[in-house]
Amino acid sequence: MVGLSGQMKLPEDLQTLQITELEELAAKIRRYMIQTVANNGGHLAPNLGVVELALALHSTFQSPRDRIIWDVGHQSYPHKLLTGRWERFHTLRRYRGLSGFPKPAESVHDPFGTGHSSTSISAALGLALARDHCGDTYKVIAVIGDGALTGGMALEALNHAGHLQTDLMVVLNDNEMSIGSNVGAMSAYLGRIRSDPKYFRLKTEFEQKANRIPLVGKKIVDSAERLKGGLKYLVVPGMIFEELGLTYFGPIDGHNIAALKGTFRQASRMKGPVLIHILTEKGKGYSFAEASPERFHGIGPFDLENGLPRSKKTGPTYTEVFGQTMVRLAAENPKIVALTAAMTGGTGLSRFAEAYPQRFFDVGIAEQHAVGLAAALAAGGLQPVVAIYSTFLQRAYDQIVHDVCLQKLPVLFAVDRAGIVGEDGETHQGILDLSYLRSIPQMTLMAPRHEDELQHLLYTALHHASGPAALRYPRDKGEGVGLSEPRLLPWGKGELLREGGDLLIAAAGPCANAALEAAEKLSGEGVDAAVINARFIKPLDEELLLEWARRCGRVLTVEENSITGGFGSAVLELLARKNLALPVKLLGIKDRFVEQGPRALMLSLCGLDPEGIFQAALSFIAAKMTEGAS
Ligand SMILES: Cc1ncc(C[n+]2csc(CCOP(=O)(O)OP(=O)(O)O)c2C)c(N)n1
Repeated sequence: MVGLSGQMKLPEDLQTLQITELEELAAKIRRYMIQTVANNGGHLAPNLGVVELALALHSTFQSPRDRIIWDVGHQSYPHKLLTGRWERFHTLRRYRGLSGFPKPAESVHDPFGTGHSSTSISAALGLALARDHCGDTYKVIAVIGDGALTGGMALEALNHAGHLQTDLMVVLNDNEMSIGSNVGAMSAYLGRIRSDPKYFRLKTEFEQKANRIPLVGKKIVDSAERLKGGLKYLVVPGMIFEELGLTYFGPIDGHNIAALKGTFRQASRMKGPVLIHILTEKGKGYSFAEASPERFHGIGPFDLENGLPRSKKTGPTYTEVFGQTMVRLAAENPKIVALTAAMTGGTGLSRFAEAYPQRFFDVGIAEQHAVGLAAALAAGGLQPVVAIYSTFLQRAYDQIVHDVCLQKLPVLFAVDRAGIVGEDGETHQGILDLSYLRSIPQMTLMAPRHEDELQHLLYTALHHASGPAALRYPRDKGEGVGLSEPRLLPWGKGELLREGGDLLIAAAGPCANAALEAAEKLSGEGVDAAVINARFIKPLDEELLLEWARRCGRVLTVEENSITGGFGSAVLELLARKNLALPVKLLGIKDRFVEQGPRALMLSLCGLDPEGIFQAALSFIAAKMTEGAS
């Protein structure tokens, strides 16, 4: 562990440090972060880019009295190190360790939880309004990246902040990147400011020169300021923000602590909302991250010496198989187009983007727009596949309902990271999609139990294409079953994996494999369990489920989703509709958020591994026998 010098008390003592001392601390923070992420995995490149920013903020403002909100929060490591979490930092992202994101439950210096993108300005505005209402005077600062600024919520909040004119500081951390390259007109606009500092010089020079003209100089500056559509547009950087009602400062070198502190002091004397545009380098200070900021955006444990991943590759992930199959199917079907919301690599679509650039749309961090756009692409006769992580698709719920399902448009949702995601924790767990999608009329819901079935279901869904459908799969390597030619599977039909007469275990997705393992173990205890792989969560294969439910007389359902409203609920609804009064037990995520930790560990803690299913089945049967006896 990299030690903290002497008895330094953070963040308070930062106020007393000279710039050179702050710079020394910056180097120390970088070393500690690189070491820790090499061991634990995490978001390295974004954090390396904001070390000076965090130091400048904490040595200028007084957290926790002043409130700093980090958008997404994946770049909050230096902030954590500066706010009392230095000693525990080596536990980052571990089970029961420090979160990789800001969390009010973890520290008073995290005034608002983040994890999903583009929320910080709304949160900062809300805190600022609450402050005003309570007659307080603390500062509220939102730090938002140029990627997160592509999200609609951030733009909505800017619009509102400009309207309200309450005191608020937005620091725009512009590193020219989202996870990969950034998209959109806003990004191009920031690029123009960045690459053409003469805009800024022109404005300053003009003001200085005009102000020197006796008597009329100030008037000239004032009237030039009022000249909308005229000179001001040409010479003022950040005009867009000024027009929205925010005072713009910048662009400023985000690695120059003195310049940052000077600007923060100046900006905090202003009335109303201000936006400070800073330029940083993603990955700064670690050569491998500087060279490949996208790979080091979020990374598993790696070797410090060469920056290479520590884990050896073992077969394709579900995501990779999805990506490969998309490339393959698109070759045969020219109507297939693919969409992502700033997650080209994460969703496995990089090869598709290269192979079919005209049929690929990265919309930026804009899930709502992605779904609305996909709906219209479908209305125009195409077959859009929208690949979005389960947790981020929550953003687009109304678009799924209103734009896609109500119009019964053939949009296919590739719901990646469905289920437990591991170290990213609560904000990223994909444990609600079965519940939120199942309740929407017209929607078909599928979950493959292995990577080969994923190919078949993708092929089947695109072939069927008579309305909205979703295919959910986990963040995991495949089951190692090998890949066959994609083929049609019967629509709405499940698969009987094992016959049995004592208990039906019906499972959705890869849980079916764990269920099968549990069933083998149960046979050693004299329990003969049938196992069904549901494949379709909606519509359910009623015939198959009812037949085996009747034969077995009791049903255990298993899913990597919230029990509330998920697959088990669907089975219960079916049994109720058919007046079949059988004992049913639902295994899944209880009504709670699931904390961070390795995926395998969290699955076992949730009772969703083979042992958990085995134990649940045994106690279910024992309880049934006791009830029956009494
Ligand atoms: C709603 C939502 N969609 C997608 C993501 C995944 N994501 C995390 S960070 C990130 C890029 C953020 O880029 P930027 O704000 O520029 O920050 P940087 O990493 O470049 O510092 C994305 C797309 C997310 N956290 N939330």
